[in-house]
Amino acid sequence: MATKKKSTKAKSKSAAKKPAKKVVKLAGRKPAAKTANGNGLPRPSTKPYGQAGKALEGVRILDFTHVQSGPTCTQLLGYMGADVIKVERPGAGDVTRGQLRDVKGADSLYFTMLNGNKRSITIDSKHPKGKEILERLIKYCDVLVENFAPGALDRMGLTWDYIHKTNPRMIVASVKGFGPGPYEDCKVYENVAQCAGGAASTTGFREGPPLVTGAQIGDSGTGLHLAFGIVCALYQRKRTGRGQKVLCAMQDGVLNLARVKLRDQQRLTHGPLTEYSQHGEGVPFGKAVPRAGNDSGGGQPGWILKCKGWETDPDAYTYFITQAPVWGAICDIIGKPEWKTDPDYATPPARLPRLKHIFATIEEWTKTKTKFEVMEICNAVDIPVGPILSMKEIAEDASLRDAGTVVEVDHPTRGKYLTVGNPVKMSDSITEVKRSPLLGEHTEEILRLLDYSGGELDAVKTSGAITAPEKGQAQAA
Ligand code: CAO
Repeated sequence: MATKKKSTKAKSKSAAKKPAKKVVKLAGRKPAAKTANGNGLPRPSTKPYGQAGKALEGVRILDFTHVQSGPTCTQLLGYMGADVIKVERPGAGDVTRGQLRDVKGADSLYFTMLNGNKRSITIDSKHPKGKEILERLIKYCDVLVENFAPGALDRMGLTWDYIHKTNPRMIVASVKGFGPGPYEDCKVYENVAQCAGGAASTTGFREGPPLVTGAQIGDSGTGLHLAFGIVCALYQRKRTGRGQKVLCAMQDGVLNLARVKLRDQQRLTHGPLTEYSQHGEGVPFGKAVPRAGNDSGGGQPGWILKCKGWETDPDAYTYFITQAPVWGAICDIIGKPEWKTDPDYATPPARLPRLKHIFATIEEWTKTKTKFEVMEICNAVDIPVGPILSMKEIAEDASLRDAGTVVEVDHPTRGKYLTVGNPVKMSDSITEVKRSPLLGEHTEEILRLLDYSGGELDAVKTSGAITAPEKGQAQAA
């Protein structure tokens, strides 16, 4: 798939669209395409694949998100072709613009890697003129996405009732820390969600404390869930003609990703979890699912093993799965052909109490090979293994670059940086990754789209609704 790798374009395609004349027309759409055979679908496009527009082309997102969870969602929608209009506080913007800064004066990678394929408009949502702009945006857009603290949107006056009355077709999508219940008013960050969603209690080694994982399953994971909800709501709207609320609680998102552990919790009431290495070691189970170190979460035992160079390279390891159908091949490779017929090793149940010893023996072999040699040798005979790749190796991986998964983009103030492209590859919707916008870069362009011009535009510019208070009223964003 020819995903474009390098794009330095500042403006999206939709940004270049001709401004519409009247606000009332802005929410309008092209008439439905002629249908064939009465099935409600247009005739199949005759354009070559990849040239019939993008999946979400024409969908307009009022992006009121900040930090990570919400921006992950809207960036994905942008990758799929939606026009994402990010609303930010004048003068400050998304708090992550300044967090973990590595280049003085430039937007942080925290921000740039989560806000590609978006336009930025600055609006003080509590200013009367700001509220007026937002009203036009609500009429203009299809989906409002937000991840403010509970109640913040209502405090801005943007209640569901108000939004629904202003644009009954609008979908209002939110990330919150918790769903309805005792914690619904709490503010939540990534690791809180990992802990409350059951992931931390089941991550780490049995003897150690709970661990959080580096993958942002609370923030980015919930953003992904929200994107799915939005696309479903857009699909349902085709039938109902109306919008709806879409809520993803981070606790729910994490639990959904940790569902195999809730599976194990229920299995535990019927006996020990035999595939957990603690069972083989004769350590009794408690009342809750324990931390299982590097045990595989499925029915095929696995562990992380040292590879050649482990003494000096912290990432010289491989994940090794002793999948039952390839047990014979494993025995041959590690020089233990007799284990193929030895009743203590020949069957999966016989191996369960000996896993520690088995993996120690396999490790004697993996220590003689690099993690990439292990990959090559084992995959040739279908043994599932995986090298532990460092972020350095991932950043430099040519195939990830070729696939458009790791993408280099150019930025006017920070220069070139790497970002993660669209992890979802589609044959008829090719992602073009664009750099993140500067704060308020598209303010005037979007105001014009909303039918602001002449004296009305000047009035907005001097009102203080789109500029930072300390800069005075004369300076436009
Ligand atoms: N103009 C004017 N005011 C604005 C504004 C704008 N453009 N954008 C935001 N604000 C205001 C909000 O209205 C809010 O004001 P009030 O508290 O007076 O109503 C204020 O900024 C702060 O918003 P917040 O409470 O959402 O931000 P926070 O930094 O205090 O909390 C977070 C951050 C993430 C903990 C909280 O937003 C939250 O719990 N969100 C839901 C869960 C979530 O997404 N967590 C993931 C975080 S990492 O991805």
